[in-house]
This record gives sequence, C-alpha cells and structure tokens, in this order.
Amino acid sequence: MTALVFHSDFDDADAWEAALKAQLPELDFRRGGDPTGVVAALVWKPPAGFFAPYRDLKLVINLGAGVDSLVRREDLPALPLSRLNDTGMVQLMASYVTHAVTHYARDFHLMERNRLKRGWEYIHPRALSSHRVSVMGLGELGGAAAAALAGMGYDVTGWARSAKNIPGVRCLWGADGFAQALRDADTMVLMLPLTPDTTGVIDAAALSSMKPGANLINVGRSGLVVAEALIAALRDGRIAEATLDVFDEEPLPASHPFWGMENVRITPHIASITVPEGAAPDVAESIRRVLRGEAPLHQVDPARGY
Ligand code: OXD
Repeated sequence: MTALVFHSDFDDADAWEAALKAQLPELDFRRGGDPTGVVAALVWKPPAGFFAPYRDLKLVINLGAGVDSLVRREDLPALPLSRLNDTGMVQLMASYVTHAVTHYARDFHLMERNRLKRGWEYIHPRALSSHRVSVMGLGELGGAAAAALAGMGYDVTGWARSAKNIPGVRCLWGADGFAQALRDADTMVLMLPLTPDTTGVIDAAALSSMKPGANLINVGRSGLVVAEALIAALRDGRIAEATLDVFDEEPLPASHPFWGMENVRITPHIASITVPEGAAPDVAESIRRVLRGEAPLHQVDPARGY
C-alpha cells in the first residue's frame, strides 16, 4: 500500500483525499500519525521539523506553485521536489489578473470612489489596445495570464529570464528587456518566482523608472517588492494604484500602512489555489513515477528555486 502524508492549513484535506483516491484507490492518505511507509508528502508550509519522522519518504510535493517557502528551509530532505500546476489553478490566476488589470484600464477604481461620494462622473472608456500591460514572469501561470490579457485586446509585454514565444505577447528577456518592460507599463503584473535573484527586484529605482501614474499588481510574492519603496511611490502618486495579494506577514497586520491607503486593493492571498480534482492526476502520476525510480512531474530544482 502506498502512503502519503498531507499537511496544509489552507487546503481541504477531505477534497484532496477523495481526488487522490479516485486516481490511486490503494492510497493510504494520512494527515499525520504513523510515519512508517509514507513515501510522498503533499504539503503547504508544514511546521519546522515536519519531515524528520518520515524515513521512507521519496517525494515532496509542494501544494502550490511557488516553492520559495520550501526551498529555503534547513530541514527540506534531499529528495525529488515537485510543485503543482493544474488547469484550474491557471484559470483562477488568469481570472484574477485580467480582472485586476481591467479594474484600472476601465477606470472602475475611479468610479468606485465616485460612488462613495454619490458622484456621477462620465469617464470616457479607452480602447484596451491603448493600455500597456507588462507581465513580469512567463512561467505556467504568468504565460497563461499574459496570453489571456492579449486575447482580450490589451497591449501585452511579457518578461522572462530566457526567451519565450507567446502568440500576441511581446516577449522580452534579459536586463535590457526588464528595464524596457518596466518603462513601458501602464500596469505591471508581478508573477516572478521568489529567488535570490528576484528578491527586492522592484525597489525604489525600479519604481521610479516606471511611467508616472502606472499601476502595480503583485500576485507573485511580496519579497519581489521593497515595501517601503512601494509605499513611498504610492504616497507621492508615482505609482497610482496597487492590487496586492501577497504580503510579508499574512494575515496582513491591522496596523500595516497598506490598509489605510485608498489606492491599494488588498486580497487575502486568494489569486489562485490548486483545484484537487485538476491536480490529483499529476500528483498520482508523480508518485507512480518516483516509485518506479523516475523523476516526478513538474520537478523543481531547489538550487534554482523554481
Ligand atoms: C502558490 C500560492 O504558490 O498560492 O501556489 O502562493
């Protein structure tokens, strides 16, 4: 019998158990308890020391897309590590990003504020093709969000470390491409993985290289942005608006300045989640592969960080 241990404070263990058993009927799905015979761990931010009792472990699966919190742990076992990537997660992320960009491109943020004052102000709509969006990070989620935006008619630039080809998206790479993507954006969407190279990459200099009055959407990781620099840029209007889904401390403390800023939209890290029925076939296949001595699906290089 194949045993798997599950840990997440956010995801629905019952739904995961049902979805995984539909793929692997013989699976012994554990939420803790006896560690003997557990070959796979499906986890989101397990507590420190979590892995130590699992001596039979052969595979760690990150219950999400970003592996930054796992790869920086001292206690991560030296085993194959994979992450999740399912259609449901990609669609949820694309829906969040297209909504957030559209909120600004269609001036809904201004109309919401007018609504609070009972103010009727006609704001003439502009063509979506006149709104330039830069999607920073073109992985599975970023690439799909960029394609969805392009499909809606936005003028989309995408940036990745290496050259990519996404129909309808102007794909840039390298340091010059990064600077250009920042310069061109009416709205910038951060979808980069958090690695030593990307930590703090959106600092005061990066923000001041953007068009005055540009908007920023962060659905990647808070560590990509230097928070003090963003707060200063939002206060002086250099960055007009921000939509933030990820924070250094979650839940975001009630005393945090972001809460008091009219031009900051806050969502509680819900841009995307893994949908168990969608992701379970890949998890099951990764377990089968690892038991056959093969590499799992969506394997992550811990040294690279994605
Ligand atoms: C993820 C996340 O990485 O939800 O999947 O942040």
